[in-house]
Amino acid sequence: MSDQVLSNLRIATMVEGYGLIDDGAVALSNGHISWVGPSNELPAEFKNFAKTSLEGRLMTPALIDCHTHIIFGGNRANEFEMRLNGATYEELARAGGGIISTVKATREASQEFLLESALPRIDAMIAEGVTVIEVKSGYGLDLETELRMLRAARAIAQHRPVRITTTFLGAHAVPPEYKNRADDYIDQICIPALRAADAEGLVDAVDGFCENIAFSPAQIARVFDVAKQLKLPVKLHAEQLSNIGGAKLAASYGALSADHIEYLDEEGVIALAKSGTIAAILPGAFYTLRESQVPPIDALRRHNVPMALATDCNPGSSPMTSLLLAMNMGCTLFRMTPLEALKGVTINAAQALGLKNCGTLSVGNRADLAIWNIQHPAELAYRIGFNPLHTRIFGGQS
Ligand code: DI6
Ligand code: FE
Repeated sequence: MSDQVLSNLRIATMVEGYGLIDDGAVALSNGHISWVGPSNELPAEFKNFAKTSLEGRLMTPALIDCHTHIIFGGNRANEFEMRLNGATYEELARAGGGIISTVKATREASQEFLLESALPRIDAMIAEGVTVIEVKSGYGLDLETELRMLRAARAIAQHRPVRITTTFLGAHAVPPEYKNRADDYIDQICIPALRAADAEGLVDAVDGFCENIAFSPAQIARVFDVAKQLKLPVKLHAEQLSNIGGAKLAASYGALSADHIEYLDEEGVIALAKSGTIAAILPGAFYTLRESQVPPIDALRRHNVPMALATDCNPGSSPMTSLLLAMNMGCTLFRMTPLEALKGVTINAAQALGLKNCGTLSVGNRADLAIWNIQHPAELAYRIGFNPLHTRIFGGQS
């Protein structure tokens, strides 16, 4: 659809808090927002646009899921069952289960299978008004499979109306063939795969898993040095299960985001504040792993570190495709406010991906919009298992 005006809306622009406009309208042209404001101030130049009344519904920016591992082979329902029979996540990981079992299944999967099996998960996100999804590699851990995952991720946008950003996560786990040789894995596989993926235009950002069961800060730093050479932004899984200084390392590289951060201390929070790094909060993994350590939300607030919220959609620690549920969990489990939750999946999620033209309803931004059958934006985080989406608009198209 081309030029149009949507009116009779309650609009949460997400510019300064909710940025609520009670009787609002937006004008869209060429897939972008050309005007937004109170209906009675609509400029004359938009009055001949096709006009649709939304009958008092709420409009927000479309949602952004800034952290997923949505491409993978197999699933881990069996490990879910084992955990419920007493095994811990770390024990499963050390016994070749966990991430490594998904690596085996992913290596066996074709690019077509990886794409096709991800599409139902993508569709679940789209049905909740999501228009941007970050997708990580990291279940290949060899050059060919890492590239195949990223190609499958890129292909999603040819099959669905959604914008995909790709993140190279070669430093996710040490594969069995490099057991106890993490440094060799970084030099011989991870870094060459990063260079190859970048040469193919498959990488928008570089990530790592900085944890005792994965990679040390020094090992991650070697990957980040290559990212820097390639002019790629970085982000990091940090302080999820323990505090080994991942967030501080990420901050020293000017990372876009530090993700999970349940075990982050105040010093780490200050480091994020100084570097302008977003704190990406992932309550789905906390919930699934029945963690008890909550991320330092108060300290993040005190030091003005913007918080993003994401599903962390993956087959092990967060088999979740609902960003609305992530919002609810962020509020109920971590005491985030409904406003913080909505900022976390709009304006701050855009920043966690380094995207400048989405996440708020502002003139010049992409016309990525969600229209909801609700009255107030707090209802998005308040409900559990209820999807009030009325219409999703992607680049001006519904
Ligand atoms: N942290 C996580 O929560 C996911 N990856 C990571 O580094 C878990 C991935 C998995 O268990 O498959
Ligand atoms: Fe993750």
